[in-house]
Amino acid sequence: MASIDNHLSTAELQALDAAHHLHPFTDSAALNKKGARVITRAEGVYLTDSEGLRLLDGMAGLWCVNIGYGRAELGEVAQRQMNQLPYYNTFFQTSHPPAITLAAKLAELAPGDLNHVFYAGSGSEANDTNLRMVRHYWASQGKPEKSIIISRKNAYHGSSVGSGSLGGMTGIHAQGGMPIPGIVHIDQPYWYREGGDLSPEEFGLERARQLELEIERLGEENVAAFIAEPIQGAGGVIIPPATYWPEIQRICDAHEILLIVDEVITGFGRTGKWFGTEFYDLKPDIVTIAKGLSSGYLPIGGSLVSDRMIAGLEAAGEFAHGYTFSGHPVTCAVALENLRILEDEKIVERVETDTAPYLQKRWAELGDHPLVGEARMVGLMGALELTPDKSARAKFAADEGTVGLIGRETCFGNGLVMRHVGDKMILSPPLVINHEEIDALIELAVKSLDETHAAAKAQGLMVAG
Ligand code: PXG
Repeated sequence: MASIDNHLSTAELQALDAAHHLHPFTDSAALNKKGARVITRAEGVYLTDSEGLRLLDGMAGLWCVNIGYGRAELGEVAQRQMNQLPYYNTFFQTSHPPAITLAAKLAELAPGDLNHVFYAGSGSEANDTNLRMVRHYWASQGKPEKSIIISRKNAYHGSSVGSGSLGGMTGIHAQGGMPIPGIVHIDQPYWYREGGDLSPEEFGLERARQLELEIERLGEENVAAFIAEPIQGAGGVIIPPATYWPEIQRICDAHEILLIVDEVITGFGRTGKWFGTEFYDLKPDIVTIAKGLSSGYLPIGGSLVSDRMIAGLEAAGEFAHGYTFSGHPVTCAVALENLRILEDEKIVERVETDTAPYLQKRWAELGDHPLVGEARMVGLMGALELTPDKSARAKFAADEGTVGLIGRETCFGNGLVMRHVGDKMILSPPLVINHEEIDALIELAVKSLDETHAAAKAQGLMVAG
């Protein structure tokens, strides 16, 4: 077998990949006919594939490589920790320095009274923890019937049985007997597509008040929590109108509903604040974290939990829950080093005051493109709504995602990773992207939009439906 550096040819790798490797959220038969793109190395904001092609990574891996690729410090810390203590568990009344130090650091960075962390291996696992923890909390308060969790359609909270049920993705719910009982989904605050004639402000209030109506319908005494992403990521970078979050917070407070804010994407600088919770001035009881916590260098997730909840939970004795890799020493050490880099290099502050304003200005220019109905962005996460008719916020007559897929493939062909969600193009670059790289990104995006537009016209797809 060839080594990692001197790897097999692309064709050989693709053949083995097709024969043995099952990809997430992938039609294997379709992929195997074509062969996967094989990424072999990365540096800064650039990826290199097995053919030596450079790609500007406009997705930060999968919304996670916040500090960019190639930071040797993380590898060095991992090596040191592996040599010293590669693994020990945090069950049975044991602990270790990396898990402890990271917990203290997270308590320092997290807003409000989120002073406790329960570790998981991923965002999905963390949301599974949350599902059980909020119910356990209410049971500890003598209210076991307060167990229903309200979420939103088109939310993404993971793809395990629990987290996939919390999410509101119809594609996930259609497979494997989901969602599980006890979870209901209200409408999302997606003004561009669902706002009709309402102003964004009116629409934001209307969608937030659905939460109150749902609580009244179910009975406040039966509802445990509301879970939501500050900005829906996988759903298509859906930025709620300014009226939405204050009203949600008011409703949760008024009805004694716990607020779980899923910051797997928005955490650790994506919005220009350390947490989206600060961006929207929220007071959550639990915050879900993963992805940017380690910049994706190693898998780790967790639940940040408030003092108030911990007081209740501690009175209830053992929480019968935990993962072999809860607080894994190497991942915790690497996450700590990632947080050190984010802090020491003032990366989050730079996003807020410099690179996000700059990218947002350049991104807004794409709104003038004939194929783009809206160009929106908060911090360094954005979307372009592709449309056959800008004035009418029109949908394409063709199946949803037909033009978006052309867009994604065109971007890839031009050396830019931008992913599509239906007919939206999504951007979430590493937080270390600089002005020159932003200019290069916009140039590639314009070229790709022009080519996508031309292809859509040639295929008769510029028709509203
Ligand atoms: N919550 C949110 C808000 C997420 O974005 C998860 C939870 C689950 O995390 P794990 O670590 O279990 O994957 C996520 C993950 C996409 C895409 O296509 C997004 C995610 C995962 C996979 C694909 O945009 N987000």
